[in-house]
Amino acid sequence: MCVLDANWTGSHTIPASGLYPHQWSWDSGFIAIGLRHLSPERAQLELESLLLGQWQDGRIPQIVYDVTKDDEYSPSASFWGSAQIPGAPSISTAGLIQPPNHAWATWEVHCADPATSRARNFLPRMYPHLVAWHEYLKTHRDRGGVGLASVIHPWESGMDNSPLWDNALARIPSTPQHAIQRPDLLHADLTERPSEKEYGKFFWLAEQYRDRECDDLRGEDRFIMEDPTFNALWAYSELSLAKIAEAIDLDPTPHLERAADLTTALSSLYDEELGLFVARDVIDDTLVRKVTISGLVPLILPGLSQAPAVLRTLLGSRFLENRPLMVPSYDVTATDFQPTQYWRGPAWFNMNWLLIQGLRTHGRDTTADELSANLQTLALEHHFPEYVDPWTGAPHGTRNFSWTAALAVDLAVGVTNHQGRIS
Ligand code: 2M8
Repeated sequence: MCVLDANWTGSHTIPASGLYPHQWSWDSGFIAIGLRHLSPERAQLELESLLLGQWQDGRIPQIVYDVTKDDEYSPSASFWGSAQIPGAPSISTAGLIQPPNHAWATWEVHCADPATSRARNFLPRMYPHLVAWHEYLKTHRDRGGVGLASVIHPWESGMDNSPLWDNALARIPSTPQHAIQRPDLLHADLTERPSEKEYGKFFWLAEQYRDRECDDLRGEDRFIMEDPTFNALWAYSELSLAKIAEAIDLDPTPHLERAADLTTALSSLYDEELGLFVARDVIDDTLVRKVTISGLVPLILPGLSQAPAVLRTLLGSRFLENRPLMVPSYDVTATDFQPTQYWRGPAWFNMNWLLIQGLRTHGRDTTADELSANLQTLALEHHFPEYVDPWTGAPHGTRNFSWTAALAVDLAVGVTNHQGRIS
């Protein structure tokens, strides 16, 4: 697969050349899931190299930097100066995090080639790091006290300018201390990227966190949100950790218990009237009653009591009823739905891949098959775009985007080992 080969650096895969020249955390999880079909060993390396950036407190950082490309992306490695921060690794990383899909990816990569995995001692080496990562979420990020992890920056959600963050961001100044560089605009149009004002707020928040040495237990965050996708991935990854534990003769029970606790805790984000999960603003303890794709992703969890209603929402007028080609990132009936603006309407391949897994988990194979076919066609037709207009399929963002290619491969191979089930 040319895209994944071209974006491979020898130790990891960059999301896309130009726009994203470093290693991104949840991108690597999705990339490894596809890469396992092409080269299980490279998929293992992908995850192992990400973990070289793990901090002493267990966090897996949002970005592991390639310092030879420091002026090509902002915020840069020099912005974070992580080497000066106690507990950070010797290589340069961001201080923030991204959604925890890594244990899920680790298990899938192992299953693709158990012999190579065993020969390389892959699972026993990965397990303690993944446990430490999940412990970080529990001990440092349960800001709301209900057992869910909070994100303290929109970048941590992976859905940077989702409408879910608008109200919380309204409280944040858009005037960071340093002038903002926008190398991203050399590779993507401003109309498809977060605005200057949003970037001001993103940088302001990142500076605040960096200036307190990314110490979660010191200082006050001005943005604290519980997000459904982030927590659903954590719960699912606990199920994967249980499988990993079992495979290396350890007790899976704590992971199964935590997955169950997280699934229960997610109920606090469920909005019965809207029929899906929403985000909670932990600072003013309010639910953000907006209908976004993030609120559908808990469908990946088996035994989700709200699944029938969430499936109705997915198939209903706000998402699939009028037959878009892929599931849009935002309610198509919302007055501010924008089919081509980043996380405010376009269809994303990773989110659709997650929903395909969720549909299969809850017995909706026909819809899953249709989405899977459309996802593969659009990926191939348009040179693996970052995202597409859900109605026309027109490509947007960057091209030759790694997770688009990897997840299209995964669906094409059609053997996604979904919690032990070969579909
Ligand atoms: C996008 O986010 C980065 C910041 O992390 C950016 O906009 O510069 C998001 O789509 C995120 O989910 C993704 O991990 C990252 C790299 O592909 O790009």
